[in-house]
Amino acid sequence: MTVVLKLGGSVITEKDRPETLDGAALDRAADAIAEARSAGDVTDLVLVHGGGSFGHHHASEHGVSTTSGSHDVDAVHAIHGAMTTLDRFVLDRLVERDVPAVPIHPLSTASRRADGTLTFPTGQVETLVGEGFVPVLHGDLVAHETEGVTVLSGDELVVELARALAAERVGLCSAVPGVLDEDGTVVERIDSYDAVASALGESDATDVSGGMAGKVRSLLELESSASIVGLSDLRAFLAGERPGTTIE
Ligand code: IP8
Repeated sequence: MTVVLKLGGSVITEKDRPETLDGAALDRAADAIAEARSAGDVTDLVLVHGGGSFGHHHASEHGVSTTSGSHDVDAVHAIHGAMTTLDRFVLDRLVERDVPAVPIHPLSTASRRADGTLTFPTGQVETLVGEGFVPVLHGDLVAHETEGVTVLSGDELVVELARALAAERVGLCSAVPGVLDEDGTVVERIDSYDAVASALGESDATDVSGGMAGKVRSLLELESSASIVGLSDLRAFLAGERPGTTIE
């Protein structure tokens, strides 16, 4: 069974302080992943992580978003470089725990057409999984026709990977314990956007990076069942339970 799991940037970094890791949170996430693998709860696992105070800080300094790009080579190195720095932390914490984590940097393989269509080859991910590795991808920049480079969010990667690998389960580990209703209570199950639209608030179609509304919209389009969970429920999610919010 293939599981695609994203560790949110707001979970593993301190979002308000530039390039600051939340080492304790990353350790907890890495522990949950390592335990689930050694218990045999997950065999085929693909990980994605977000940008948090690494990618987003530099992207906003350089005015780069998912739709507004840059041709400035310094911007490319600052944003992509910050993401590879964060990725190194993630890989190290996993490998320390005997998780065979292997990096895949989306900037090297992805491209976006002028109309926004994303092309992301996944053959290398599938082969690595088949060979027993845990591929680790991350939100990154993407070569974008007419824009130079734009931000490719980890959420978009999760959707692409879940489809291409026909993942049975998708998890987003977030800074909140699930999708919250107006009273702050976790919504257990979402099967239509309209049912939760008022709780999620307005969000436009470009809300693919960070917003809960954008996440729910794109997860509803997947064949696989998806869960939005907090860090304390990550181990339970990996054990096959359905904590947090299930979207299907
Ligand atoms: O945190 C964004 O990834 P996300 C990556 O998954 C960059 O939206 C480069 C800001």
